[in-house]
Amino acid sequence: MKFNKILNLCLGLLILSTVGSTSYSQIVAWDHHFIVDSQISNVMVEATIMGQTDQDNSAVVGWIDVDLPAGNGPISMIHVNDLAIDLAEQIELNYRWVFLTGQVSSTDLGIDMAQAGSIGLVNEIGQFTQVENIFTGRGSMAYDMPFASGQVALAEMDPITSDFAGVITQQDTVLKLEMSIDLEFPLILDGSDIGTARITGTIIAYADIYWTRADFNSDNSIDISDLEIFLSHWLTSGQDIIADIAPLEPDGVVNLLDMQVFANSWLSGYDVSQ
Ligand SMILES: [Ca+2]
Ligand SMILES: [Ca+2]
Repeated sequence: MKFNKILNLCLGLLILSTVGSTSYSQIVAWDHHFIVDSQISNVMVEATIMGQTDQDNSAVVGWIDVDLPAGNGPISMIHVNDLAIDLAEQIELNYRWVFLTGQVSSTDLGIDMAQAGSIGLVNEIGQFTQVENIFTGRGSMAYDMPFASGQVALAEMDPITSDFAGVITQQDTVLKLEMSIDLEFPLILDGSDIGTARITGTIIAYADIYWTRADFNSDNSIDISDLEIFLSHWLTSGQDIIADIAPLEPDGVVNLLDMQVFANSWLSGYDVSQ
């Protein structure tokens, strides 16, 4: 490697890490892609139709994209910016009005975030609230009622504005996100309000903390050994380069974008002896 190449890189690292250690770290946020743990995440679907209520639950699968500030220390703020949650099972609801019966069954039900709410502040035990989120539904509900039968596509229903509460915690290099959702929407059939449907539940998802991407030698800290590896790949291009750590979907080149992630990861780590 040429001397001026190293000089440029070191200069860049110096600038970025200096900036990163001050107010910059309050602004820079990294996108974390959380995967829902379907073993322990589930929702309850409850629908009240003409005074009768039934409910059914389902495991959920999906992902949640979350911005967290760069840098070490406790997580002080959070922004859940997108999610897609799918019900893994069919929902079956049964109704009886004296001698009349009705059934509702779901196909491919899901929830998407159409618009993320405001940035939430995280307290010392990881709790936060994110308000004014807009959610849309996916999939369809087939109904067979004494008065009508047919199918409703959730995508055609009005979006729902809802707040949610969550808890974000870190164990070593793994982040755990626990989100409670409570979505209620009116059931409207041919312009008539026939009841309400509500989806409640707790979703638990996991992601690696962003700086693990810069831990090239997998020793749980970002230090001079990782810098040496980063330097050896500086300005190279190709597939599967270990130092190609930005953006989240690698772009096949190790440049300033990757350096920014590396610099913000610099000296991050956790003590395995703890
Ligand atoms: Ca390392
Ligand atoms: Ca890159």
